[in-house]
Amino acid sequence: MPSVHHSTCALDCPDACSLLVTVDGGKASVLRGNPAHPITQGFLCAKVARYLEREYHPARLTTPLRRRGARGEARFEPVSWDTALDEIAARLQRAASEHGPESILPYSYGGTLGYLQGSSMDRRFFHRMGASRLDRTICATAGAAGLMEAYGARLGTAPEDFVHARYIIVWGANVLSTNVHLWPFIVEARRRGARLVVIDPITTKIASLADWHLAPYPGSDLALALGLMHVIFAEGFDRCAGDTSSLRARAAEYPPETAAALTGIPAEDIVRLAREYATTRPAVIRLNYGVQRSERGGRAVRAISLLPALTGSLDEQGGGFQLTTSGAFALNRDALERPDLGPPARTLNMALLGHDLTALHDPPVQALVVYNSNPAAVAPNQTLVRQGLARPDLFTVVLDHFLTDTAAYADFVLPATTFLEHTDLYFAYGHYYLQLARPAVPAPGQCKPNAEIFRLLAARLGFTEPCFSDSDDDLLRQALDSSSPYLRGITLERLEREHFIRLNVPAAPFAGRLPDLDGEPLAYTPPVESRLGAGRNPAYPLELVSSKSHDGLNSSFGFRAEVDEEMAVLEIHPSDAAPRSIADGAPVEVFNPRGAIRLTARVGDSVRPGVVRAPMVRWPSLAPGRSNVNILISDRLTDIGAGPCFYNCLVEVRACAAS
Ligand SMILES: Nc1nc2c(c(=O)[nH]1)N[C@H]1C(S)=C(S)[C@@H](COP(=O)(O)OP(=O)(O)OC[C@H]3O[C@@H](n4cnc5c(=O)[nH]c(N)nc54)[C@H](O)[C@@H]3O)O[C@H]1N2
Ligand SMILES: Nc1nc2c(c(=O)[nH]1)N[C@H]1C(S)=C(S)[C@@H](COP(=O)(O)OP(=O)(O)OC[C@H]3O[C@@H](n4cnc5c(=O)[nH]c(N)nc54)[C@H](O)[C@@H]3O)O[C@H]1N2
Ligand code: SF4
Ligand SMILES: [Mo]
Repeated sequence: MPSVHHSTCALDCPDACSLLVTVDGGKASVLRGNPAHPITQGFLCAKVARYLEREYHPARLTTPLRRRGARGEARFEPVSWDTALDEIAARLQRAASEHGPESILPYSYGGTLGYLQGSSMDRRFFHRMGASRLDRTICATAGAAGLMEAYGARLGTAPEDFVHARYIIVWGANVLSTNVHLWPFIVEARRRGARLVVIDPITTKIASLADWHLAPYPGSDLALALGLMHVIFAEGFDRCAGDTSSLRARAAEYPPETAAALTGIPAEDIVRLAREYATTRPAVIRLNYGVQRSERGGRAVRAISLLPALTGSLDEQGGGFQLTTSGAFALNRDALERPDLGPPARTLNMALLGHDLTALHDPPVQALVVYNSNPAAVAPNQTLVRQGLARPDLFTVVLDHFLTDTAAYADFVLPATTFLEHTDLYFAYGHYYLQLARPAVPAPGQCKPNAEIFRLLAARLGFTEPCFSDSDDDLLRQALDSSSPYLRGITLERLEREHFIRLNVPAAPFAGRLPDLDGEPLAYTPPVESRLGAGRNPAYPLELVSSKSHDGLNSSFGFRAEVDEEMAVLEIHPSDAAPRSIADGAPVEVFNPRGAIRLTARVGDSVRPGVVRAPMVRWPSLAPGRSNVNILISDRLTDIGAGPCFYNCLVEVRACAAS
């Protein structure tokens, strides 16, 4: 008899869907969106609707592997867990005794958004070792820093409240690909009369369905926000209770004509947008992370987040903005991660992995443990990252489901369980439901959960603190033991029964709050690698945006032929294609001084002239030249938050022979 199990999608996505898994004879046969979940509403995205193909893929890792070939060659032999763990423990110990524990670097990111498999035993283990700490900047820290500067908290308008909006600005958010469960709320708001405006250099699916699409130059949003503020102040729409004089002075430097020159958006459109936004209320802004992957991205988020405070929309249900909701999940991270277990240690920036692996001496990184991430595919400055991973004296361990490009460099590869196979507790960054999921199916072969792997390693290293024997449920209870009012009344027992529980976050979570209105830090200069920037070079005139693909999720589905095909494309405007003799469907080379990749041209008006787009990120091992778009991306950092500037990248494109 088939049974139905509750689960949660663990992928790095704002929606954190509630799933129903039909299991028949120990095997999952159907995966559906839970109709009872107010955000999931019974449907899944195209990627995860087909997740069972990934779950049962023949290339899934099912046994520990030890490297036999050269680094990067991906030749391995199966070994037992005992052999793998003994040797890993010995090698970590050796690195610590020869070079100091800071020569060990954990590297993890968003493979799963679960607390247990993402930030529990692993953190305890590395803290206890005294390993270098990792600043997890690769996605969201610039925007988070912008919000912290403005409001001191990472909260936002709940998706449910979008139905109350009368004006919706989707600003650097690819909603129909990356946040599809917000769409029904936008549809309902429009049914009730709301207007939808999209601000994105690319004509995304949602941009093509909007009432109005504005396409700024990549990285110019801060100038646009200042232009809007200029009109809001000049035309008397400012309703803010605080002292706005500093902001007013800054905005005065960006009249619509100036903002137009900096953003490529006509001055009359800036004026119209400001008027409509300020006078149609409630007005909500859905920012996702597109704006902040840019050199001025942190401050751009800060400025955009101030707009509703100026107009008064911040205080209204259905007003305000949402970049993220994650700050409300105030679980007891210290209890879970135990930063107190070890000595203070240096912190290395994950966005600078190439540098971290090749340029540090005091001590050098001698051992790298990668889990929930695939830096050989996703990190900027791919050439340097590869150089680092290829170092003969670097000992590398990778925990994953597949033999990724990163795993190909490892000394040991350990097979990990998926979210259908282990217990975890999930936050969300696009809604306010906390969710618990238990295993729905058995793990194949010898796969183990990350938390269990680090428990076993801790035992091998002789860490006798009782916290290394904590069970999964012990960990969950410790995490839930929080004094935050948002979590009041939420227990493991309730989660077990209800599967998802809404945090106690009020509508309009920033209502009544006065943000930091200092205009001083908001001066705009164009990103170095942009058409107006100091690094512009006639040899590389095109601005490349490598934003999220529709059917992939970062590199996690890169092995799928259809996904690779989607990401093998370069979108280019006819006016840029024609002078380069590039025809639709023709092979092209995209290059800059950092490297070159080959893609297939898609000529059309999905991009504006001077901008090209390549959806991120292919598996390098499947691409011609064995590199993906990140070979073109610099490791320059954002203004605040020390994040990567993935979406500021100058390139040239030429037609080339078919590969
Ligand atoms: N299908 C799919 N879903 C995903 C992912 C995926 O890979 N595929 N990845 C997940 C992850 S890790 C994340 S962080 C989220 C991200 O979700 P989003 O932030 O929505 O995705 P991005 O593609 O990073 O950027 C959003 C939009 O910003 C635009 N953009 C780029 N530069 C600029 C700019 O300078 N100004 C403005 N206004 N817009 C700009 C891009 O063209 C893009 O359409 O999505 C998650 N969901
Ligand atoms: N050019 C360009 N580069 C980008 C971006 C961009 O927009 N453009 N976006 C950036 C952003 S926003 C992000 S978040 C990063 C994403 O970077 P990553 O977080 O590295 O994302 P993925 O590439 O999906 O890799 C996640 C890996 O974790 C594995 N995994 C999943 N679950 C588990 C588990 O339970 N245990 C273990 N051990 N492994 C697991 C998956 O199989 C996969 O190989 O990429 C960044 N890189
Ligand atoms: S929309 Fe996001 S959370 Fe929902 S199933 Fe797809 S990837 Fe998972
Ligand atoms: Mo991300």
